Amino acid sequence: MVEWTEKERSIITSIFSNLDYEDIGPKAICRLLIVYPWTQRHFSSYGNLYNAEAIQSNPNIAAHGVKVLHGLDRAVKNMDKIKATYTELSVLHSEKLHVDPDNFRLLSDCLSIVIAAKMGASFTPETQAAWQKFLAVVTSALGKQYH
Ligand code: HEG
Repeated sequence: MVEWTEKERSIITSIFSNLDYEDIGPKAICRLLIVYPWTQRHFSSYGNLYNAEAIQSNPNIAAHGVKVLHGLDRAVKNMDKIKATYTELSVLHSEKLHVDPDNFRLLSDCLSIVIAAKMGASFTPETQAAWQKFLAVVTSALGKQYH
């Protein structure tokens, strides 16, 4: 059972309340597909992923980035039961989509980079610590079906 301090809760909630899903979601998923090209195999039905420009202007990819953030905000709203909240998503990613759980960490890193770039100096070490903890809990919950 994960314990959250009030400070951690307020940092996570505040990041999400200031998050522009339509901007951050697409940027994070595009980074994943460009920096770690093997992750593209899951999106073969999404149309043109030929190069970075194609990925960044692909509306299906952009929409998926927004969808992932909506998935994450369910964890923010249920911070004390993230594992239970993600039971179905974990089954989907493992048994149906066969996403290697290591890819959750790669996407988390891309998301952190995009958010840090957006927040600039306000992405303090304390903010980073709370944010990384949140993503680690999410990643572990999503990977639950694998172990
Ligand atoms: Mg996943 C579907 C969330 C990582 C590939 N992902 C989804 C859906 C959500 C979601 C909410 C929609 C589920 C539904 O339709 O019921 N994904 C999500 C989160 C994270 C994550 C929160 C990690 C933070 N996903 C992830 C990674 C990959 C991946 C790393 C592949 C590298 N997701 C993936 C695919 C689908 C989803 C291929 C199905 C998309 C489709 O049906 O078009």
